[in-house]
Amino acid sequence: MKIFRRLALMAVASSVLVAAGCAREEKKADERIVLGFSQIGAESEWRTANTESIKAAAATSNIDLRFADAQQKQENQIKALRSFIAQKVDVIAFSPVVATGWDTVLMEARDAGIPVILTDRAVTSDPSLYAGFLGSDFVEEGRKAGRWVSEKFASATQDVNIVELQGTVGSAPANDRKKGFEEIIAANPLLKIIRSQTGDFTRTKGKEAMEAILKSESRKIHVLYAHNDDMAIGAIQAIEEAGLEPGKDILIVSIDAVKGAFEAMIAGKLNATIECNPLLGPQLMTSVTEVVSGRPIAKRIVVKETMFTMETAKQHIQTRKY
Ligand code: GYE
Repeated sequence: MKIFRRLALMAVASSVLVAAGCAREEKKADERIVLGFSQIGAESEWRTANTESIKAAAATSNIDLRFADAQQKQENQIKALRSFIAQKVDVIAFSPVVATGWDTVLMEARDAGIPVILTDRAVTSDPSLYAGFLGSDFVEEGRKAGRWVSEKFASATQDVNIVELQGTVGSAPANDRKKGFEEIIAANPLLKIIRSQTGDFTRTKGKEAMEAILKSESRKIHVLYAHNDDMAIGAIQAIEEAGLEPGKDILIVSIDAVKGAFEAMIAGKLNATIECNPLLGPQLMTSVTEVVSGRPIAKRIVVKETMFTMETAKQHIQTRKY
């Protein structure tokens, strides 16, 4: 491993290392790989499953995981990344809360010769600043939700009023899920997003946002599109408290396909959920091992996903792992 590691470092940043006089200490073959991972937070069921997957996979892969929770704040993530650089970890991985603002810290990691792997969410930085990105195609997820709505209202003759609950402002999944959805519904001019507000991917804020919309909106709402299941579940409460029937008076489609969504579908309150797989741990540990061994990893590894509806929720819930 020592030799491969050396080669990898040389290929990536040897001149910088020499110039900076900070050549990394050699690692003994039997030493565990040290991985610094900066997680976004614990904002949703998806995130909890993602964290558990990463911790479990590290434990079974002989990887010494240093885990930091950023509580949904970019500044906390940047601090965590700098601390991993100072600790001279072997590899850094992180799930970036927002897409922009990472260039400086990524350059710092590069200059220290520490490879960085992105998981779950993308950044707008130059791809040369990271080894690879493992995550879902969020635009496609948005398209799937858009197709579901388009099919449901294919024979509509009047405006179909859609409320959108967006994820964290500036995050890759919020940007892309909006984009993919809008791209599909644009084909039918009757499908209209009449209100769009952020619920920051949490139940509490999803509920608050939906409450405010229901209070101030005089037009009939036909559809709720939530960028994740947790916000949809929060909104379902708000809809019930407003005396309406979620899943009937307002059709609801969201993204993630976590257990809570299956329960809501079985209860008839959520119509469909688009799968977004959080179980990235095993694949991440494989990539970490590859990178440390000096083998290049694919710049983009896309997770394969599907979708589920109320009609088949019961038959699938038993086999779901998150
Ligand atoms: O959909 C949401 C979570 O980045 C894919 O973040 C992830 C999203 C997921 O909080 O529930």
